[in-house]
Amino acid sequence: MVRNRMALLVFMGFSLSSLNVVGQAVWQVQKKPAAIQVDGFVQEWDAVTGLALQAGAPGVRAEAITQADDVSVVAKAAWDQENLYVALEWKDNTWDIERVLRQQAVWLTPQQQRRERMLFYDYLKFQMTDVEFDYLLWLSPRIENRGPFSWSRLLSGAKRMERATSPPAISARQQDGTATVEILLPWRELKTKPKAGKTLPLTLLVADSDLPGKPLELKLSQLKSLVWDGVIKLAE
Ligand SMILES: [Ca+2]
Ligand SMILES: [Ca+2]
Repeated sequence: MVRNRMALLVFMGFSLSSLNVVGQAVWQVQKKPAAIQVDGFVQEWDAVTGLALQAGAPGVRAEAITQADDVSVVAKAAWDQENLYVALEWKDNTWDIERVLRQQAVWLTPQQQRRERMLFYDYLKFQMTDVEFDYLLWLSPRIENRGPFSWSRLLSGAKRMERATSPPAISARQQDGTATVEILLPWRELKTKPKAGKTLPLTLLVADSDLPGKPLELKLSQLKSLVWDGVIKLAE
C-alpha cells in the first residue's frame, strides 16, 4: 500500500516535471517603446501584447475562480539595459485592499497553520528568479485613494543571502473600474545584467478577496487566486 503510494507519487512527480520542461509557458518581452512613462497611465502600452491573467486563460491555474469578471489582470512588460518595466490593468468586481507590512506577511490560522496574509486581500505576487537572485514583490492596486501597498525582498547569489534592495518605483491609478499600475524595476537592484535572449523563471499570482473588512478567520474558506508559472524572455 505504502509502496504503491510512493510509486504513484514518484510517477506524478515525474509527469509534472516533464510537463514543465515540455510545456513551459514563455512570456516574450520586447525592448521598451520610447514613450513609456511610469506615471500610472497605461495608454502608451496599447501596442504591447499583454499576458492575460484570468479564469480560463492559457497557462493560468485558477483556484476557486471561474468567471473572468471576478478578477482579471492584463500584465505587460518591456525592458532595456537599465530597467524592467511592467504595466498592469487590473479589474475586480469587489475591491478588498489592505496594507500588509513584510513583518506581518505570515498569519497563523486558529489551527496554527502559517498562511501568507497577502492572500486574504487583492494582491499580486511577482516572483522572478535566476541563478544569481530570487526577487519577490507583493503589491496591491490603488483603490479610492488608498495604496498602492507593496513590499519586496531580494535573495542574492547561489546561497540566496538576503541583500538590501530599494523598493521599485510604482505608480498606480484607478479609472472607470480599472486599476492601473506601472512598475519600474532597475536591474542593478537585482544585482544582475539583462541580455537579449535571456529567460528568467517567473511566477505571477493574483490573490482575490471580495470580503473587505471581514476577519481573516472568515476569509479562510474563501481564498481565491490565479497563478501563472513560466519564464519571462527578454526578446531582441
Ligand atoms: Ca504610463
Ligand atoms: Ca476582489
